[in-house]
Order: sequence, then C-alpha cells, then structure tokens
Amino acid sequence: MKEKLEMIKAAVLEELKGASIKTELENVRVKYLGKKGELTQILRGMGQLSNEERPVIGKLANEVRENIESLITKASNTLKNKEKDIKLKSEIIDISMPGKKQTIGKRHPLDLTLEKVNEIFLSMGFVIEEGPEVEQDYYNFEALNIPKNHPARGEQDTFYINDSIVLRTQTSPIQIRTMENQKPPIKMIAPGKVYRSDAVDATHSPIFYQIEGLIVDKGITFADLKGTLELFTQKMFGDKMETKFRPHHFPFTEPSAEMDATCFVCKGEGCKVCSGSGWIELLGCGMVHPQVLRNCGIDPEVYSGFAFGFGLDRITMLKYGIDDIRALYESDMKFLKQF
Ligand code: 2U9
Repeated sequence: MKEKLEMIKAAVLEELKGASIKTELENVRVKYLGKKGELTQILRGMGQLSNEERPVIGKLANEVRENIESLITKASNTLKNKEKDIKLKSEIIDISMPGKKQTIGKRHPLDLTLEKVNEIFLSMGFVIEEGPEVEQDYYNFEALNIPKNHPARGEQDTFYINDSIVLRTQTSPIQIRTMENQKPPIKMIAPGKVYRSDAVDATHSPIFYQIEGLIVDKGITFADLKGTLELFTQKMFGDKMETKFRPHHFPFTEPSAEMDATCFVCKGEGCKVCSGSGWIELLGCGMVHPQVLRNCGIDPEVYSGFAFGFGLDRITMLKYGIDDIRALYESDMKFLKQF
C-alpha cells in the first residue's frame, strides 16, 4: 500500500509537468482526488486495513493528498503567471515610436463661398430663411406656376417620394412659405441643398446647392433687381465686374432674364472658360409672376417683387477655377487642403 501511495505521488508529479492549460490541471485533480479518484478509493478502503496498518497508512495517505493538493495549487499559480506574462508582453507599448499625425480639417470651398454670399446679402438688409428638403409638390411646383404636365417639370428631373411629396428641386418653396407667413416688405435669401435626378458628370450632381433671393414690397421694379444684382456681383467678384441681362423665360417670373458677368479669367478679352465671349452666365432672375404673389395671398395690384437664383457650386467652381463638380463632393483632403 505504501508503494502504491508513492507511485501515485510520482505519477501526479509527472502528469502536472505536462499540463499546460487549466483543464489539464483539473483532469489530474479529478483523476486522483475526485469522488472516484485513485487516492479517494484508497482512503475509502482504510476500514479493511489491520489496526496496526491503519494509522500508518492513513497518515501517509493524508500526506500524499495534501502533497497532491499543494502541487496542483503550485502548478495552477505557475500557469496563471505564465498567462499574465503573455498578456503583459502583448500589451507592451513602445513609447519611443513616433506618434500618428493628426490631420487638421479645412473649411470646404462651398462653405467659404456660402459665407461670403450670406455676408454680402446680410449687409444689404436681407434675412436668411430656411425650409424642408423633403417638400410637398404644391410648394415645389404648383405654387410657383408649374402645374402638373408643365414642360418645366421635365427640365428638372425630380426625385418623387410619392405622388405629392418630392425632394425639393429648387429652394423656391422657402420663398412661398415665407410669403404665406409674412406680410411684405419681404427681403430674404434662401440658401440650401437641392436634388435633381441628373446623371453625374463634370457639371452635374444629383445634389447641389442653390441660393435664391426675393424682395417683395410696394413699388419694386426691374431697376431694383439690376442694381441689387450688379452690387452683389461687384462685392463678390470685384469692383471692375460688369453685368448684362439677356431675356429668358421662367414660369415663376415675368419678365425673366439671365445675368452674365465679365469673365473673371480673361477680364472680358475672351478665353477658353467663357468660350471666347468675354462673358460668363451667373444667374437667373425676374419680376415675381403676379400669379405666384396671388398664390401666397399677396395682391399684385399693390405689391411687386423680384427674385433671383444661382447655383452655389457653379459660383464656387468659377471663383476657384474648379473644372469638375465631383471634386466638391469627394472629401479628398489633397483637393480640400488647397483652400
Ligand atoms: C419665388 C418666385 C420666384 C427664383 C429664380 C432663377 C430665376 C434661376 C436657376 C439658376 C441656376 C436654378 O441652380 S439653378 O439651376 N434659377 O435661374 N431662380 S428666378 O425665382 C423665384 C423663386 C421663388 C416665390
């Protein structure tokens, strides 16, 4: 019996040496000290020993049990320390490594242009109004004299949410809402994002920015329109800029015009940018159509107004010499860092 106990002790020692994970230690414990373990069986069989043998073997068996327990605890601690070491090694930080360079954000060219445009119109006494980008067909089209089946609807490829809700194709619905809610005098600009289902190319993007303006008061004439837009152009692009107006047609203004400005690349000499004409088309404008005023509860016999609209993207591209609208929406730091 004594030899058997010694053999168990030696076997445990050997098996613990080979244990590299917690479950293997547990297996050794169960094999020798568990309910059906080899040492447990011996301790249970003590009753069959003679009165002389029982205390000697009993003492020895207990010693072997304590020995096994302490060996398992020791092996378990060694294993835990090994795991801790591996974890610490994996977490080592080399504080002498160079840090990651943080890139500093830049103002977007569209934002820079918008700020300048806003500043100019605010200095002339305009207020900035905003409105929803998801709009009712009524505000985007009907109230602006563009009924269903009007050819102007075809020109603006519209994103329809359903029969009566659209993504606004222009910021004009903001003016309609303002006129519905406020009595003249009204002197406002409406900057914002607009949506058109255009195929993307160097000059078209399904999302772009517009700025529209509106003045409604007693006695407003085309001369006010010309003076305001000439002043804006000179403040925006330089004192020497000249403007000229060409007749045009919009359903929401009558009469309507497009305004050209001196080409700021060749200063009017004629170049590639202005196709040799010396002029660049900047914006559309006109006197607010009497029906549009009526639609908003304003009497066209008492009040008149003018309106204008231009693409912020186009103005930005002209101002900074950008020849592809996609550059404004790609968030390329190499491009943005130039501004
Ligand atoms: C109301 C009445 C009149 C806004 C106007 C234009 C002319 C115009 C285009 C320029 C380039 C849009 O971004 S673009 O495609 N806009 O030419 N917009 S007059 O007229 C209005 C607006 C609201 C109530």
